[in-house]
Amino acid sequence: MAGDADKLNARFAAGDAVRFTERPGGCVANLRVADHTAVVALQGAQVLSFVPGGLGEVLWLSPLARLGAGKAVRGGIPVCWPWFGPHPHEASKPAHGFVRARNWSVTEVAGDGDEARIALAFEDFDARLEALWPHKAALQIEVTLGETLRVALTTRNTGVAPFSLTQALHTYLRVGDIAEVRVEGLEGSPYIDQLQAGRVGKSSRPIVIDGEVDRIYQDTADRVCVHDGAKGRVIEITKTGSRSTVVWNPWIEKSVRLGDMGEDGYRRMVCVETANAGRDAVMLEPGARHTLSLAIRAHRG
Ligand code: TA6
Repeated sequence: MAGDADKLNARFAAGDAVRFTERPGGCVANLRVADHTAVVALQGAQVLSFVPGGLGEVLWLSPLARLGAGKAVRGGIPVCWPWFGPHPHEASKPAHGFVRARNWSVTEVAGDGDEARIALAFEDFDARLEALWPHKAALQIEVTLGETLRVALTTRNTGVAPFSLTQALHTYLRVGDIAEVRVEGLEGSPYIDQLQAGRVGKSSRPIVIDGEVDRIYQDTADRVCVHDGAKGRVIEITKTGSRSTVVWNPWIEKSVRLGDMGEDGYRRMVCVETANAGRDAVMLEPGARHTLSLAIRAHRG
């Protein structure tokens, strides 16, 4: 709401490391350390931008993206929780869960010469959500900016019954031209092909994208490298607490159906998502916690 930024700046005075500003539709945290910057929206605790010094914007954000409670923002790093993709039993429930379309609360801000950090909690578990998801949990996101961007999503089961969780940090990477992209690190991992009714595939070669791709790689290693040939850089994603990696590009027809990818947006992005999906669901016992985390860094190459 209007004035949130002023109140947050007064409450969490972290100098230039973290400054809150208003954007149309919502409040964002601007993180800065040395010549690295990042932007985190309070809506969905969603990272919208990560610019490591001298390497350009690493995340893709639709030119049509607008903040506004109730609607997911296309791009950055959406938080998909407590389910990934369509709801497993009820198609009427929102795809990728419900926390990405709601505001989170800032709980901590910190900054020193090397890193800037913000922590947010999702506390909006009200009666309406009970109907969507009949469990109790505490949810926290920590975003840490340095030369590397780190994002950690921690779920704690605060109820009295276990629950199963699928989730993702649904990272949209920005690339110069999809035709010059190669994704390495998933060779040999089996994948569920979402475009072939869940048929399982496998490849011994790096991924190149020349059409719609929507694959859930399972039992994946913890490091993927995206070669962004057009920009002469490599974007490396490492992860913890995640057994699935999703690779997605909507290509032309799906981009038209989605309606918010912008002009030839599909050529400028590829999603490499840090996830637990399909058979990699996490069962969380009462009192237990689970952290899903990623680290993104870019270098010339
Ligand atoms: O992660 C890939 C995917 O599940 C695709 O199937 C596509 O639906 C994409 O997520 C985007 O989903 P959204 O609900 O954000 O439009």
